[in-house]
Amino acid sequence: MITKSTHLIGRAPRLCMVLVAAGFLVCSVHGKAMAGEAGHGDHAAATSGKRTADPHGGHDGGQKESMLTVRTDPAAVKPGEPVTLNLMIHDETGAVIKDFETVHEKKLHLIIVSDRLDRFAHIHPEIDSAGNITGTYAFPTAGMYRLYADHKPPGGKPAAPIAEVNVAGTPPPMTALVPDAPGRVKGDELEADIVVENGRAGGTTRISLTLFDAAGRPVSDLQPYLGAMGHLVVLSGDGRQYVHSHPLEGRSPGGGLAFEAHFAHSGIYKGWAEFRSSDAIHDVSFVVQID
Ligand SMILES: [Cu+2]
Repeated sequence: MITKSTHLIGRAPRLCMVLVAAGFLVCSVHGKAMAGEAGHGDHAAATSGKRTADPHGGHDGGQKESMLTVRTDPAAVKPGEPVTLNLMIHDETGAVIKDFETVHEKKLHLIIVSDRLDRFAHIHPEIDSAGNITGTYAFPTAGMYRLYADHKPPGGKPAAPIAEVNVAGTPPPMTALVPDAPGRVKGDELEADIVVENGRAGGTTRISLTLFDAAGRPVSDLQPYLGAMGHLVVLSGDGRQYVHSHPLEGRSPGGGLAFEAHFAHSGIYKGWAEFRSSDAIHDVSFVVQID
């Protein structure tokens, strides 16, 4: 299945840019934890100058955004069968992006989520000198998936252009997204108490997670994972708005992690937080209403 995201251009990517840029504002107040990681000095420089201005102003000029294309091999994608993803990102002028800044230890973070937001994956494809991006993934279920190519061109703005892949067969039944945060949510092998501060569009929302193991004991052995103590991806219920963030500041006094996000629109969002503890990667997902 060859799918291009051209029909999304002008809608989702524009919003992505706003949200991703907002997410990366975290970097500029996070210098200690991110020190030594290539690219973050630029984030700080690029974002600090906008503090007093509308941080989204740069995206309101009707400018085009980057575009992601994907070709799968084999072309027909079946549930559970690994396929090669051949990806390419074109910039706003149509040129292939060949150089990427390293952000969180990788040049490209590929987030793969089913359109009903019930499946989530985060992989790191290979990139050659011609800008060919290659990864392998087995889509677990039938239905439409979105690929979010979270990247930053050198000297450019962070972006996450979207492409779609259709997986053959009948998708699983749709389940409504029901907000479960703030509150206690169950993840894989652990649970999280989630606190949401200022859950409103147009401002700064802080999402804090305190983690507990399966026995209910606080998780005390968080380890750095991809250059931070945790990562958070948030998508709007329709999958068209994307934010990738990381902890605001190390661990909070309560033993949890705080993330900051800027929501441009009200609505229901789903978040996936990823952590490393006891040398294993864990996910916690939650659904939150932004007013
Ligand atoms: Cu990644």
